[in-house]
Amino acid sequence: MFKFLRNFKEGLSRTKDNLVGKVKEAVGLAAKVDDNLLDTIEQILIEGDVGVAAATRITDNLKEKVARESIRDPNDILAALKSEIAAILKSARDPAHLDSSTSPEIWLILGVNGTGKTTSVGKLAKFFRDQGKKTMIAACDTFRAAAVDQLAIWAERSGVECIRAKDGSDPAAVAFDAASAAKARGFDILLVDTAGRLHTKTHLMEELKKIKRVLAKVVPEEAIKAKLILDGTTGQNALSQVKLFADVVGKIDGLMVTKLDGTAKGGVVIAIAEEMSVPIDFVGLGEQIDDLKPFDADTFVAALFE
Ligand SMILES: Nc1nc2c(ncn2[C@@H]2O[C@H](COP(=O)(O)OP(=O)(O)OP(=O)(O)O)[C@@H](O)[C@H]2O)c(=O)[nH]1
Ligand SMILES: [Mg+2]
Repeated sequence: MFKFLRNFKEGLSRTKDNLVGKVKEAVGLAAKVDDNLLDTIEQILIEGDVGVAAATRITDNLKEKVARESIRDPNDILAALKSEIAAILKSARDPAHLDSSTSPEIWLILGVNGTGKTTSVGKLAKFFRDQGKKTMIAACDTFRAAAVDQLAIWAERSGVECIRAKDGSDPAAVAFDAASAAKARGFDILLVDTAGRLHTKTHLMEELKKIKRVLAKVVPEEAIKAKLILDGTTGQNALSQVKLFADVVGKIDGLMVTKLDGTAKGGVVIAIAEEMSVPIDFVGLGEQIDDLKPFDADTFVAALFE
């Protein structure tokens, strides 16, 4: 457990400096708790990619609390801020839970180009295998040359089976084959890697719909989970992608925010939790195979504040 927190701490260190570090500085300089200090904190949150909605709500709640509990010591603001952020991030569900009644569960991994889909599939494969789940991956990015090989390397590293087709073949056909094999052979989870795509590329978006349709011929629709991979370094830009992809596949069931280790913009996780009704399942905290971690609100907040 301690190691889990350490991973979050290391991965989030730049975000910590950018958010909590700056708030601490402001608190240290403040002679008293007043609107001035709280407005400064709001500004820091907005600049730290927490988003206007969450930043406003947090500071409004802080102002209320200051008045209600007559908070005078600027240092007490930090604890209050921590619990406000924790309240936004709070999620009671287990992001790694698989519904065994609909085995195999199929995770359709989506996202714009370069967000970390293939890497995350590789890491998830290892994660689920470590959990004792029969795990298979399908290389359905037949669009980009070398994408299938990239995934095959991850499959080898994770020690899981990878269903692949030749470059240029139909991704929906690969998805169908993989789903059929996973079902016939009693797998728990099938992770489907897809090509990166922008919402403006209509034919690629149609292709996604087709993959989903084809999968639904093999397993019940509830067993297909659309998981959107967001690049944490893009900050607020990541948010609009949730709606764009939901419009295509009907519903996004979970999010993964990658590359938080390389960025000071990790406040975007708070913005997502505030503004999106989609849960964050995993976060990417580095490039190694064990660096994709189930999202845990308490650990995330502890890493930022402790
Ligand atoms: N530091 C860091 N790098 C990451 C993380 N996740 C992915 N990356 C890197 O991001 C780059 C792109 O990752 P890919 O997995 O190939 O991204 P993709 O979404 O599959 O890309 P396309 O298939 O081209 O759309 C690679 O260099 C990864 O190592 C992370 O959590 N932290
Ligand atoms: Mg890829």
